Amino acid sequence: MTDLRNRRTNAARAWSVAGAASLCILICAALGAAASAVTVVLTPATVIVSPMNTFGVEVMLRTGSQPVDGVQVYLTYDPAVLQVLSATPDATALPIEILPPAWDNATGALAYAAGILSEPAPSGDLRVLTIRFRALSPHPGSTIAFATADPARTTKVSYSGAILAANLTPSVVTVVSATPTPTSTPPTTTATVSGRVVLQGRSDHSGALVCVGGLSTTTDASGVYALSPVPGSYGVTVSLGGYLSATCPGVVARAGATTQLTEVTLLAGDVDGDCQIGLFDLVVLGARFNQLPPAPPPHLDLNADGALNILDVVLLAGNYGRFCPNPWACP
Ligand SMILES: [Ca+2]
Ligand SMILES: [Ca+2]
Repeated sequence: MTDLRNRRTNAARAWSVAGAASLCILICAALGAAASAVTVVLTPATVIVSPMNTFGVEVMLRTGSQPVDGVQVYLTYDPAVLQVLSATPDATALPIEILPPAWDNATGALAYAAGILSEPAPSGDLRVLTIRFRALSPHPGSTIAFATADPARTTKVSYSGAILAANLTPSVVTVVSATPTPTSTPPTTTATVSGRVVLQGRSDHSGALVCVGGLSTTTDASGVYALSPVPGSYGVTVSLGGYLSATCPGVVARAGATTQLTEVTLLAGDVDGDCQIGLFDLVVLGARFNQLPPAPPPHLDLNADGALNILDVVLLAGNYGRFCPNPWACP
């Protein structure tokens, strides 16, 4: 309490000094003619902050080419929402403190005045004061405003005895509730479809093409595949040159789940790719019978042993008359 009283007394004393100082500036200024408009701006214009966090607001003069030699700043703020921690003058442009920074967190008021006695007087964008605030309690929009209650204690800018027309731009502070961020699990956007393909007559089952919902992959050596389409209902197709292709319609891929399809064995012998195993396949294979490595194309070398021989013919003959779709006991 003693500290608070001292602060209030100091603030009141400072404001009194400020009043006298500003009176000097302003009476003198009243004798002069108004010059170009300048802007006194609090920047940033908007602040979003959480309770108990601190932030800085600068008091800036934007004068363009208009020189200035004095400024007095009187601000108000809601002391239930904000508290001033410090106010630091920038003496670069206006080095003489006419009124050192003074504030009162009980009433929510701050004052400061500064000037320069020598020429050239500064112009342009001039920082006057940096104020450090602490946010106290949530508020949708609390304004750090230029005081208007007492005409002797309003914000003014002067040059050579004249008060300059000044636009005053306040700052609005939104103090947001410090609500914890909910730890929500993002919705699953993919599903998984997996299974195994056996290539008849082979021990290496790699290379079969599997297509699901616009995605595709090939099987590994053990014939296993997995794809992750967006959830939905799809037809799954499996194919490889030299084999009948298989289709599993109506496969439901559920978000975050794996749909395991039954194993499918592709039948060998459709070497001309017309979706049936017949005489033409036998003719094509026969035309290159006994061809040795590395010449046999993969779709003719049905058992993938590097040669076209009786073993491939036997495979084909065993499936003679079969056609697409390749049998697949699946949903
Ligand atoms: Ca064929
Ligand atoms: Ca072969």
